[in-house]
Amino acid sequence: MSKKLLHAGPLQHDEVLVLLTSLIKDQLLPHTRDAKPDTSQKQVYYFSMEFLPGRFIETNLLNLDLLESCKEILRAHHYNPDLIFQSELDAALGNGGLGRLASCFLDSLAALDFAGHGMGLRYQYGLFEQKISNSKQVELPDKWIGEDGYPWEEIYSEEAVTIQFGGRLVSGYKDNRLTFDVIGPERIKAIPYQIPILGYHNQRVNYLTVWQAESIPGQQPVEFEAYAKVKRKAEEITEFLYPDDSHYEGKVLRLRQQYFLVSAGLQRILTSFFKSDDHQIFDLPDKLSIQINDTHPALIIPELMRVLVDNYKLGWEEAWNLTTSVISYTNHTLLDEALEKWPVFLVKEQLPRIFLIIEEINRRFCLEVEYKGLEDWESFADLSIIYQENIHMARLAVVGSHTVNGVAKLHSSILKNQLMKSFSTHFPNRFTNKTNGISHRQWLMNANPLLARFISELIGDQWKTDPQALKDLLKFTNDPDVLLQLSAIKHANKIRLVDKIKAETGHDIFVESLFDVQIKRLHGYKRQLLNLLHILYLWDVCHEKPEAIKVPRTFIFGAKAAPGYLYAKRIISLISSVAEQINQDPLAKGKLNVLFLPNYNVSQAEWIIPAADISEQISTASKEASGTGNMKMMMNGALTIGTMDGANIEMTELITTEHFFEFGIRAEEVLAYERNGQYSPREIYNQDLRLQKVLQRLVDGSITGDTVAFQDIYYSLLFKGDEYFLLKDFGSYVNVQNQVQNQFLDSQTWQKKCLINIAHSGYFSSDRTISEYATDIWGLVP
Ligand code: 9GP
Repeated sequence: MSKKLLHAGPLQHDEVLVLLTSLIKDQLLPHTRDAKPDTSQKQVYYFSMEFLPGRFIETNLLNLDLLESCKEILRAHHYNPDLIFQSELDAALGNGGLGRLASCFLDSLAALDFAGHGMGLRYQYGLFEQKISNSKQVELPDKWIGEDGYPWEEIYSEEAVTIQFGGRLVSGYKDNRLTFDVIGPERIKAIPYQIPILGYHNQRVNYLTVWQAESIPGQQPVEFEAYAKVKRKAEEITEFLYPDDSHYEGKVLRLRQQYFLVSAGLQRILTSFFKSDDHQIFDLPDKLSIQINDTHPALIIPELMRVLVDNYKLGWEEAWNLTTSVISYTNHTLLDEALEKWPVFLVKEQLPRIFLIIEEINRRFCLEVEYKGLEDWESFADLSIIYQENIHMARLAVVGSHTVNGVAKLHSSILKNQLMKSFSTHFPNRFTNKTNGISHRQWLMNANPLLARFISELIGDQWKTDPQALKDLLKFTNDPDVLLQLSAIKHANKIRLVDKIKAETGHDIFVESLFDVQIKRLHGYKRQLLNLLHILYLWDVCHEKPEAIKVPRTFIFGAKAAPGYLYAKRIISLISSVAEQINQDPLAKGKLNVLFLPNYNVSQAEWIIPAADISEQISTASKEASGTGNMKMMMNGALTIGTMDGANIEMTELITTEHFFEFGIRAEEVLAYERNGQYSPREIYNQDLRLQKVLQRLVDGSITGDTVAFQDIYYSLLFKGDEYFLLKDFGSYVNVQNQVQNQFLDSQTWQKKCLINIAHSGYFSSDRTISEYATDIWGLVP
């Protein structure tokens, strides 16, 4: 136990937390440290460059069935459990949806009693801490690991492995085989840290292993400066999380991070595999599955080939069959900017043997395609893994996997039928869909205890282990008492949020107002700017026809922009500046309130989501692969205003469009415009007076007093093509927002819609998603 606790007087919040954490750990970890892995079950390894677990204390207590009793004990000792839980560090080893999905998946794997583990990196600095200063985003380092380390992890130094980069490749011939040796590689130590992931009431303990890079002692040159350089070069591999989820820069460091993860992870998996005496290399596909989360870990394909061919001396075909039987790939985006390509020269220099293997994979694949009779030679431009001196990682991932899935129906269908059409023609059975999900334990049971308790009072506890049983709530859609109580719960959650915001920012919020929430990464396609244009429109209404604002609204934004994504940062400035003006405008008082909450993260989301009335899911159709914030807010009884994009479509299939505020052009139209280049924002502008007024605000000085301050945004919409079709959708967005306010006035009908949303949200539990992966991709027996 930490020495810090040895003092007189009552314990501080963080000290109680330390105590609780060590109690949980002491119960679990001694038994597992030296335990042989249970290999009776097939093992699944989820490789991801990002995990975004947030805080663990409540999740772990809930899973151990100790949460309620623990809260009671704390209260009996005059502690506020919320304050204690909040003193835990929020581990932010991810950027957004992709990393959070990975954490929900680990939660579900354990809850469903599968042996499913995560493999990631132990970045010293997680996603940056965001401050807003003079309406601008400022990024501060997020040193998430405390002085005493991270309380949930356990270091396994004795199980460190070595990773090799660079060196000179020398081929030879021995025992009738070609051999490859790398002379003089740079060698780096990878140290595993394990974080336990507990199953829900089932005693399962899985692990998230995160790797840290260190230089290897004894290898360094003697001179101090050279020594420091080598040390630094090794350690920088796990220093920073790339603060970017869709703009990938061709950074050497990122490539090194990716290879470091897959090489370390694979060594650990194989060591564990061979701990079982009866395991043979050919048993790999029966005993384990590897899922790669986006293309970031796709180097595991050539790495596994290297290990099988060079170390285990398998023939190419044998090795290839094993590799492709073990690995499967999830695609999370169609955005070209996020589809990774690595320059050939870089991979050759950093990973010479891996490059050779990728070349061979590509050579064989192209021959196979040609042999099948591909007449259209131009298609090689779409198919070749190596093309124009770049390695296309998504192509490598598709060729080297047995299954490729998208994350919502529309996304999977565009992936299969458009973006990767040549591949799906060649591999007709490889492409599939697995619509994303969220952990209902984390996002309903933990984040919204009032609602969770109420649901159990109405329909019992079955939904906790079978979330689709939430449908039983449909019995109550016409029960006025139930609807009233639902509204009271929302109100209580709104008060909780209002108090927290007041305490943290000093900002007053009118709790009776409609809470209109958009919380997600800041990106052009997510269209926070469209939301803002509507706010500017409402601002005009406050001045010109105030009686038209029948429902006061509080707009809540939370978003981080990648530090290098300047346009996204400009949007943050705009939102903050507009918020400042509106919030001090007497004519908008009591009608409009705009908040940009700094440093949006998982813990903040847990407060905001239960309090949301409206969930903004307004991406340009076809661009948001799935979205998961949409599911979280639906499960917490918010109504969605959204486009027919990502998982929104499946939401409307479940609840019907009557209980969803739909607007905007459809994916086909967007894709058609992108093909034919005939979209003219100017034409729309000329025809819409409301839009003209709103856009004028950007350049008439009414926001900051400066007419040029937001000219760039104005130009991007009117003269630079409006890439994300904001002007096209503005009219229908404003109209449907008007329906929102009219319907909000009828509280009972509104609550009925909320209840219908909650009742159908069980489909979006990640338990459903993981069951589908398990049966269809990993071949697991539940
Ligand atoms: O943009 C997608 C988001 O729509 C999806 O919900 C999430 C999880 O599947 O992945 C995001 N993609 C990325 O972060 C980058 O590929």
